[in-house]
Amino acid sequence: MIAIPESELMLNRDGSIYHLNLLPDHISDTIITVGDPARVALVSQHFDSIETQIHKREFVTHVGYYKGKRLTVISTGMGTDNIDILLNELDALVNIDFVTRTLRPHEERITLRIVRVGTSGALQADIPVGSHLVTEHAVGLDSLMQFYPLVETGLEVEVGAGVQQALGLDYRPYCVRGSDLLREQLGAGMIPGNTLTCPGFYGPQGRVLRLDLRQPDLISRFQNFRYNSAEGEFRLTNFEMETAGYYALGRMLGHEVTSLNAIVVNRATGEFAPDSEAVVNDLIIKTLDRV
Ligand code: R1P
Repeated sequence: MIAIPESELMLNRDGSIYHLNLLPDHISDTIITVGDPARVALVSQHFDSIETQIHKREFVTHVGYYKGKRLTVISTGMGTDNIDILLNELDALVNIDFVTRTLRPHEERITLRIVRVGTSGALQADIPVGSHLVTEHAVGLDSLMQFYPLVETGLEVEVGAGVQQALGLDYRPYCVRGSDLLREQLGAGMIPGNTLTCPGFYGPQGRVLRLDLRQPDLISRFQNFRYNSAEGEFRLTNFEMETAGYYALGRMLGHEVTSLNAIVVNRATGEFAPDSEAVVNDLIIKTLDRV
């Protein structure tokens, strides 16, 4: 097998992976990810013990034990471009031999369990601020999948094409269903939803401060999108900035991924949760107890 060149698998002098700054031994198979670096300590404060704390750029990592289970919590910053780095480097840590720089054989490969614990805005009036939502399908408006051969199901292709038409886009957004296993394990009692991943917070989520939008009715186009299939009616329930990237890369690399969303704002009713921190903290505790 040909070794992966130093320019592709970039390692630091101590042998750690370039951006995450981690060595293969550092991480556990179950990983909780958060956008905000300050949220890492909000998760690890519940650990019985912390064995490793490492950071580089927006990637802050704490590894420790929660009720006897070894867990890793990592911050990612915002956007699917960071998720490209996160998923590729996490996968490399477990599935590439850093000494020989070769992919481990199939029977030795590890399936990571990756759980995003993030904030999100509701698109529909019936999804209250303060609720927790688990993402079934994610639809990516970002360009990450222009660069990977993601294989989508017939339904996913049709949903993506429908969103393209509804928004009048020049490209077809990608659509990916996350891990059913993890969603069932972690999302019990949460609102099941379909999450739109946007490549920005203001214009791409229909917010106007000073700049006008190319499509002034963008939010209602998101809200009114429907796709009917044998599985029932598909609508977009909420939006954020990472989930579709996680689901697509997770599928291609063979990892189980789910996205749990603390709904802190509702764009249909105009509400912003006064206690958004409590909504996030409750989601953290729920996640730790179920993971
Ligand atoms: C925007 O405020 C950020 O919050 C959401 C979005 O996806 C974006 O990253 O998630 P996090 O709270 O996990 O960062």
